[in-house]
Amino acid sequence: MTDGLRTSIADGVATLTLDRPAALNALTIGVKVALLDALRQIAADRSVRAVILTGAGRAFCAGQDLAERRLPDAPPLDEELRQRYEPIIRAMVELDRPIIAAINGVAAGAGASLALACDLRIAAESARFVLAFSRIALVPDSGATWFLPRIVGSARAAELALLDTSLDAAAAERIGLVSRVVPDDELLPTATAVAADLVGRAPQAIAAAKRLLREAWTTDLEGALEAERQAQGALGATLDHAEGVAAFLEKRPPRFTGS
Ligand code: T3D
Repeated sequence: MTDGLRTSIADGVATLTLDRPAALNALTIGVKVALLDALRQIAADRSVRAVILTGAGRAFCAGQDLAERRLPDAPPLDEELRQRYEPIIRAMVELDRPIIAAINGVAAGAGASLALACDLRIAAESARFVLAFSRIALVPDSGATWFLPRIVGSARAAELALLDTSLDAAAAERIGLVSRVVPDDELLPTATAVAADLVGRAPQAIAAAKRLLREAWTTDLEGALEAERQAQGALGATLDHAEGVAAFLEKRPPRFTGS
């Protein structure tokens, strides 16, 4: 436990729990520092094959802690974004293992941005999304203007960003903002099962798929075909590929080693 963030690692899965429930897990400088530090430690720990990001209590994350923002020594917003929010978003996207957002309650402001930066989003029935930026006269940040139209399309993104529409979990699933909605008490078991599934897969292939899916957002078809070909060339030479093919032909589960 470090300053509003709990980290646990078990069976190849790191679970990061934002843990300031009284403030709906709003992000203080301490939480942001701890989150970036945890992501960097995970990046260096090859035993971790999947990450779950979730929140304690009734919220996923209410974004920037607005009480801290009013302190006299609060840094200017652009400086805070540069120093603390953007490195977190980059660390999430660049991590060569998948991150699952287990969205247990409201995700607002930069809390929604954190969910958007994850590779998979699973919501509890009581989850909801609200960008909340425009009601405090700000623009969506921490990557939200980049992720949102790519995930839900520009029309939905404009509704969410300009009108600050609040989405419940069912609506979020309808527009593709989350891929599954489960009863509240099944959220962590479901996220853990999805993470365990990922842990059993070939890590190099999962890392390459994560990277290619992200790169596809900024490349053309020729670029995507080329990137796929290069990745496939490298993956085709791995022992894990040989093991996957052998396991299929021998009608047994594969045992991937990451080599
Ligand atoms: O550095 C920078 O500022 C740049 C980066 C900016 C990134 C951002 O994230 S800007 C957006 C910041 N977030 C918000 O504006 C959201 C503020 N919160 C809300 O709009 C609502 O709380 C929610 C829609 C998230 C949930 O509403 P509700 O009715 O379920 O809960 P509530 O009663 O409003 O909140 C419960 C408690 O959490 C309450 O404290 P209290 O009265 O019980 O002592 C409330 O003050 C606290 N809380 C909620 N959000 C924040 C917060 N405290 C500090 N900061 C918050 N963001």
